[in-house]
Amino acid sequence: MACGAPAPPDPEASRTFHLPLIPDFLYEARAIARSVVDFSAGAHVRLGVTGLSRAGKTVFITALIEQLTKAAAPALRGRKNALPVFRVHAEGRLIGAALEPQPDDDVPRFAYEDHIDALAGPGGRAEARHWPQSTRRISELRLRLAYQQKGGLRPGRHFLTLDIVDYPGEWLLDLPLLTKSFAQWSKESFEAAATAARAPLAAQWRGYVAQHDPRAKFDEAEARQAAELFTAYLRACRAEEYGFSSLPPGRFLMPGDLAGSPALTFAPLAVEPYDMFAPNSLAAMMERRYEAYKAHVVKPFFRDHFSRLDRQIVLVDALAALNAGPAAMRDLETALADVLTAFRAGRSNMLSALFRPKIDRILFAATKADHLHHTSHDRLEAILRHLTARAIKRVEGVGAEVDVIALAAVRATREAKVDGHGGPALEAVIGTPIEGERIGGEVFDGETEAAIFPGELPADPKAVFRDAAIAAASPAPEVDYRFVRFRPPVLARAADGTALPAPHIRFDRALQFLIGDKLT
Ligand SMILES: Nc1nc2c(ncn2[C@@H]2O[C@H](COP(=O)(O)OP(=O)(O)OP(=O)(O)O)[C@@H](O)[C@H]2O)c(=O)[nH]1
Ligand SMILES: [Mg+2]
Repeated sequence: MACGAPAPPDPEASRTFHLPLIPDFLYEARAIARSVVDFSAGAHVRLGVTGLSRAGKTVFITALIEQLTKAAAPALRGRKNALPVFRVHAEGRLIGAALEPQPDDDVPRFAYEDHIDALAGPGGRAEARHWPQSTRRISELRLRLAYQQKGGLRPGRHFLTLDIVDYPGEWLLDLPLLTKSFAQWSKESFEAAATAARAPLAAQWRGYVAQHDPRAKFDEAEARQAAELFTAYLRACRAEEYGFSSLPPGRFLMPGDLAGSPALTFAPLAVEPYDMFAPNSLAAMMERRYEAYKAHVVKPFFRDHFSRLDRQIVLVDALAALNAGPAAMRDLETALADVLTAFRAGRSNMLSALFRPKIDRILFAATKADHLHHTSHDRLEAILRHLTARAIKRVEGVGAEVDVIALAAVRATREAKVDGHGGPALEAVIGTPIEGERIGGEVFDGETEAAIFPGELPADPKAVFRDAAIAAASPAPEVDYRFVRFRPPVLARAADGTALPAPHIRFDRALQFLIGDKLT
């Protein structure tokens, strides 16, 4: 869409957008300076931890810090079997790991102490243990690992500085907007909202838009209402029973510090590319805010944070999507493919002037594998491999190594065989379901342990993408599973009272892939 004339300066807009815009040449200079500092500090890895909301980012990072800082603690020595695949630890070469002040003063610190306090139980009261609060914005933490080199080639201590950056995966979905005009984005948003699954959820927003002429004079209250209805539609899509994930703009669902800001007060309109609008029209103002969102919110994130990452783990709550059904699985697949566009973009197209990702390892991890019996862990991994196949294709050729894993950063269950009532014994998981969780008519009280048969994942990963109607026509293998959320486990303690890191599933494999090669 092109406007009839340049929009006049808007005093409100200039008051609103305080975020700094750094010219590209300055950015280059700053990036070089950072690299020099990093180089002089010894080996350094900047690890991005991302995933859509509730994927398990906070729990993963908390467990990572807990595992590494306690791995070499004197009271816990001899626990070499705790992380058997993480070689530096299994070979007894990890000397220690300690938190250090983070490098960026303008990024919030990852609240590790609060999160571990929640998991262990505030004040050491195990009965009050709970999962950490949901987090809404970027945060980081620095960890310094001391280790011995393999084979004693260079005796003495060596160091690896590990910066861990937690950021919402929703923000990566914004990247495609940088190359889209307001009219293009509007058109795509309307097309998505017209699909059978989404149309009922979008009805109110579309009804409102239909009554408002894009050429009409701009009115702030109307703009706000359109943005609110559009956001409500995006939220409805994300509600658990639908589980849809692929919904830019990411900040509408995950606003971080921008909640309530006019930077987010825009919505798609029924406009066509090359339409002309008066500067004070609704369409011109919406377009202007859309462009401001790109320039002041999306670009700085990619330039100042994303481009500095060396390694990336993308956490995926595949079980929640499985629970929500095939439409949610397909939507998650699209979201992951969109997310991965960001890893390729800076290397191959016009966005390369803005940022150049240097990520050389990407790990996709299906979280919360402890909800399943171990006989299904490989199947969960196979489903994630299938789910990410399209995404992984997108990063082929960019020089990044990609792997897929099913893990539990914190294992809240143990396994047992339960009576099959005449049939073969059932492979169950035992844990304490969160208060209010239910299976059939049974409602759990949050205190009592229960043995739950979660069902087996299908051997053929494609089965979980099939619609019920199609599945009925050509019966697929049994696709029947049932997950409840469990409370975190009660942490065991060493002889001196130190809480041990929580048990995990395949967490050591993830560590080995993400940083093991830097610790040889
Ligand atoms: N059983 C089990 N549950 C987990 C695990 N990791 C996460 N969860 C569950 O998933 C929820 C979300 O985990 P978080 O780590 O807070 O997820 P997040 O990605 O940081 O979520 P936001 O901050 O809301 O984006 C937790 O409250 C737990 O209920 C795990 O390893 N095992
Ligand atoms: Mg979080």
